[in-house]
Amino acid sequence: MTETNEVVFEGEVVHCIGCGAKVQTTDPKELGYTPQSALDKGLERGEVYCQRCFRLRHYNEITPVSLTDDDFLQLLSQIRDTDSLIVYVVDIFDVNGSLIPGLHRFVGDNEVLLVGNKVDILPNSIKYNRVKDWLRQRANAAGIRPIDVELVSAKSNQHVDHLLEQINKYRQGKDVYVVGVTNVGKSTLINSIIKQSTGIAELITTSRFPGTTLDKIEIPLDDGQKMVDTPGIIQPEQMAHLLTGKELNLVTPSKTIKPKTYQLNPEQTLFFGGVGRFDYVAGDKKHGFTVYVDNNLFVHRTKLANADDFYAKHVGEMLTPPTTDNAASFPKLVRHEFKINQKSDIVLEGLGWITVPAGVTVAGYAPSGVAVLIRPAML
Ligand SMILES: Nc1nc2c(ncn2[C@@H]2O[C@H](COP(=O)(O)OP(=O)(O)OP(=O)(O)O)[C@@H](O)[C@H]2O)c(=O)[nH]1
Ligand SMILES: [Mg+2]
Repeated sequence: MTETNEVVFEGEVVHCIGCGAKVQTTDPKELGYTPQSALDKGLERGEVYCQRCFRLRHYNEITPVSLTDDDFLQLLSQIRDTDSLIVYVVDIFDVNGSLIPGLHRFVGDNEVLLVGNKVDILPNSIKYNRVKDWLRQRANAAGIRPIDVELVSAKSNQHVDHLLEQINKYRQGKDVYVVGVTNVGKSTLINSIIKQSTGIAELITTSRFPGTTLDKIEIPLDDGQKMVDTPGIIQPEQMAHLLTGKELNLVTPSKTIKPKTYQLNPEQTLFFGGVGRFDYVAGDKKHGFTVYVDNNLFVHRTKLANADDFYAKHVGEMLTPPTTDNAASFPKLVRHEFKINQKSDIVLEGLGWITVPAGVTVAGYAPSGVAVLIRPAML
């Protein structure tokens, strides 16, 4: 977009308060498009939302626009040059998918406070300190050295007040940048903070679609400093990109997960709809395998020997998502085998995980391109 398209009001370039994009009234296909009448009304109210945000907020409809990698890197490199506290948000349900390799390169010498969001999804029985330690270890293994770790639920407002205290303690009068990959809940978290301090609800646009926030959004803090929301890095290999909005709803937990333990004999298979699969390949005896996926995702147990045929026959029908329409073009499930020597989680990224005991051989499957990995058990 050319600079001449910018809208200037009272000496300042106007940005959409929902997604951060610079507002323009000329090109409906570009970021920040706002019909003139909506712009006029918005300026009167002191809050302009672009057309894309309007549709997302009122109809849950996404208008595809995207940032280029260049825009993105430019934004991040600005953070390196600031003197600020970095609040790095990860999705506790998809920790691996939330890790940003080389985070410290992007944020320079600034201190990083690590926040595991969406704890409302984890079973109520979790021990906070154990999960915090576990999260810190996962971060350290990825070369990230946070000054502290917090667990919150931005959506259901759990521990957000404590996080705010910690932010104020660590920022020491500096600005705060909230960073993280797309969809981890950065904007939801900032909304929750805004709601606590001003009573204004859902100021920033949030959605289940990746790539909601498009530019920096600066929120003033009491002491004249600011808290800045940023667009999340989009990882092309996320499960979210293979599924339609409806299908995504069927695999993304929005409520507390009820873990289910399956007593499996060797050579038994579990299907997770048609998007994931787990085989108990070999072991000495029957064992319990605990599954952490969306409560509504259909889990089907079958014999390993028949599993390939079963999948070919039922994908898109009984094994859904993918839906019938999407099944033909859905990527093949790829197999990853693991020999387990300590209690571990087999993670099907974006879908959940299966906790497996030591001493067995198992295999996890996810659509081609989506990661399957092993980690020390979280719970
Ligand atoms: N269960 C649960 N869902 C959450 C929580 N926080 C955010 N979400 C959901 O996660 C999705 C993404 O939230 P956003 O706040 O838009 O994520 P973001 O990190 O700002 O994403 P980008 O702007 O694309 O970088 C939405 O569907 C939110 O409702 C939480 O604490 N618990
Ligand atoms: Mg956002």
